[in-house]
Amino acid sequence: MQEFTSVDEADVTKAIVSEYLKELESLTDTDAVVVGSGPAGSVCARKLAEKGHKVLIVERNIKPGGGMFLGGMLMNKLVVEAPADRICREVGAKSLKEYKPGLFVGDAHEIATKLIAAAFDAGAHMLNAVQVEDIIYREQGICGVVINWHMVSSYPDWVTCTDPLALKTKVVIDATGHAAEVARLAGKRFGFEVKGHEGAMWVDEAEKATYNATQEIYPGLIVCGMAANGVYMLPRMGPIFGAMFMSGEKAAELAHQRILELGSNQATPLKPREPLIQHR
Ligand code: 48H
Repeated sequence: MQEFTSVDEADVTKAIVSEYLKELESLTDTDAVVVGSGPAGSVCARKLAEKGHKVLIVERNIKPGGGMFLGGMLMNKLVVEAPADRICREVGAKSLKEYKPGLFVGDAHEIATKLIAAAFDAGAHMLNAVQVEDIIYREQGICGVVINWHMVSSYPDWVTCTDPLALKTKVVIDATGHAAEVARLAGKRFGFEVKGHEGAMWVDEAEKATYNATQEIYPGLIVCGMAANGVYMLPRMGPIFGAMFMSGEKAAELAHQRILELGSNQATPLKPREPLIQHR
């Protein structure tokens, strides 16, 4: 048997603590914070990081991936339609095969793990087991998030004053899925209501509409994936991921434009209580 390196327990602790805190400190100011690491968020984070931006994914779950691993009724096959199969191929998905012309199916674990790994390969960072519980805004728009450990939200009432931490950023992408959590938080702050939750299932309509609804709903806040769907109460699509991937890609392009605008001081000033544009 090969000899293991002898390791001191304190060194294991020091390695974790010092590297985590160093990374966290470097993430107090980023170009973009992507909230949620499901199909939309992981594609968005990769595309933004590939453009050279400093990207942080905040994910409340312990593992990234959101609904990507689940297929339909927990049967772990991932279905995607053209043109979004390109996004699976970009990350080297080998299991993807054409089931019918333009409709593809592959192994959910293979595709999900490759999409997530590609985001890290491109340079994205992630804080897991952490949730966004508020936003920060100034006259130029939303410019940060307030975070806390996810487990803090399940503390009993008698545990008081578990204060959060704040991270500054240039643009926030809500990729929190059905609940559209960041859009809701913004709604509370700016006086609009995000009803959330989607309409009845209609795959074709839902896919197109979700892609079209992917937009900057407030200066500095872009919604994508099911969050975009939920904000506008669009029909749902069930277990197909084409619009999630394409929406993540579109959100990255919009976020890139926002970052460039801020760099050139051309950003739209925040208009308090501006209503949400109704999609339909
Ligand atoms: C940090 C948070 C917070 C928070 C949530 O649900 P997701 O997979 O979202 P999408 O939009 O990328 O994909 C949706 C897809 O999985 C799906 O559900 C579809 C296509 N449904 C169609 C239908 O008809 O039902 O991922 C969202 C992620 C999750 O990992 C959450 O844990 C995380 O966001 N999250 N992270 N802070 N406040 N809220």
